Amino acid sequence: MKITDITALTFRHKTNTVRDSDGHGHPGPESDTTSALLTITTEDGTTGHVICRPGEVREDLLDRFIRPNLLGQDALCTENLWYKVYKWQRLSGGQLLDRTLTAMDLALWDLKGKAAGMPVWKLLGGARPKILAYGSTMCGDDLENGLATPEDYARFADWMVNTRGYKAVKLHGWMPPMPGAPDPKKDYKACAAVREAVGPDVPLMLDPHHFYTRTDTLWLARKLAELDFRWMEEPMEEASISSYKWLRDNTDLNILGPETMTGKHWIRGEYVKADAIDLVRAGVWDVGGITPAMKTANMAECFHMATEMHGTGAGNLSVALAIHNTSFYERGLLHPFIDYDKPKEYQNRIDDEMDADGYVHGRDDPGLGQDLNMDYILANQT
Ligand code: XYH
Ligand code: MG
Repeated sequence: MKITDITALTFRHKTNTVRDSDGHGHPGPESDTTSALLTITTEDGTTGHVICRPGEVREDLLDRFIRPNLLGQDALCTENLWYKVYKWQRLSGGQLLDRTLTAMDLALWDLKGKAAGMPVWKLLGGARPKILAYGSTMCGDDLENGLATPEDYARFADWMVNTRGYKAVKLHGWMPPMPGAPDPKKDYKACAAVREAVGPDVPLMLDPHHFYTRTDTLWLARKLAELDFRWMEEPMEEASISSYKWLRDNTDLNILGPETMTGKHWIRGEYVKADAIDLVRAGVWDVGGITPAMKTANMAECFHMATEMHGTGAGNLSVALAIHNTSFYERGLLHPFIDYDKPKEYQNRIDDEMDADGYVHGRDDPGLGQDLNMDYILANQT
C-alpha cells in the first residue's frame, strides 16, 4: 500500500479550558482555539487520520522529516517507517519532537486498521474488549465550588464514583501558580478527604506537583500509603532516576513512572532495570506513538509490571485494550465545571464513551476508533 499523500490542515474550534502560567489546564470562558488533522493517503485511496496540535505537523516539519521518509513507502510497515523517521531526531537540532513522531505513527496505525478492516486495539492483540476507567481530575484551582479545597475534591470524587460510575479516581493536586502550592500537606488533606468520601475500597491515585524535594515526596508517599492509595506518579523531576530509586526503597507506596521523561521505551527500560518504579508509565504522546508504547508494555510484562497509559484519546485507549498488563484507562481531565462527555465540535462522538459501570469499550470500526466530523473540520479550516 504505497503512500502517495501526506497533508495537515488546521481548523478552528471552541474550548473552555484555559492554561495557567505553568501550563496546567483549568475551566475558563469559552474561547477560540485550533487543532490539526494529519492525513496519510495511499495509492488506493485509503486514509489514516489523527487530531494533533498544529505546531506538531507544520509544513516545514512534514517537508523535512515526514514526506521524504514516507512517500512511496508501504504504509503497512509501521515498524520500518517509525524507525526511518525516529533516526532523524538525532541530527534535527531538536526540531523533530516525539509528538510529531506520534502523530505520524497514529495516522499510520489508523490507516492500517482501515486497510485490514479491523479496529487497531484488535490488530495489536485485543487483550480485552473493554477497560475500567479512572476519573482523572484537573489540577487544583482557586475557583469557588471548583477544586479549591479538600471538600471540593471530596464532593467531586463522590459524584464521580456514586453518580457517574467511575471505579477509580486520580487526583491532580494543587500546583503553582495556585495559591499555597506546592504544599504536600495540602495535597494530603485533599487525598484524605477523598478517601473519606469514597470509602476504603475505591482505588485512589495522586499526581502531585512534579518538582517536590525527596523529603517532601517521601513524607507524602508515606501518608498516602496510610490511606491505601494505589500509586503516586511524577512527584519529582524524572531525569533523576536515582531519586526515584531512593524513594521506592523508602516507601511501601507504589510509584508509577516515568510519564514525561524523554527517551521513549529505552528510558522506561532503564527505570525498570534500576528498580526505580513499581509500575511503568507510557503515553502514546510521550513515547512517540503506538509503536514504542507497545514495546514499553511488552518489556514491562517481562518483569510482571503493569504499564499504565498516560492520557486520554483513541491512541492510548487502543494500547490499553490491547495489552494484558494494565489496570485502567485514564479518562480526563475532569472538573465539576466541564462536561467531559460532550463531543467537541469536530467529533461526532468522543473517543472514550464510558458506560454506567465505568467501562470504556473498544469500538469495532476499522482504525483507531475516532469518530470525526469531517464536514465541520473542512468547513472550519483556518
Ligand atoms: O497538568 O501536570 C499536569 C498533569 O499531570 C498532566 O500532565 C497530565 O494530565 C497527567 O499527568 N496525567 O497523568
Ligand atoms: Mg500524570
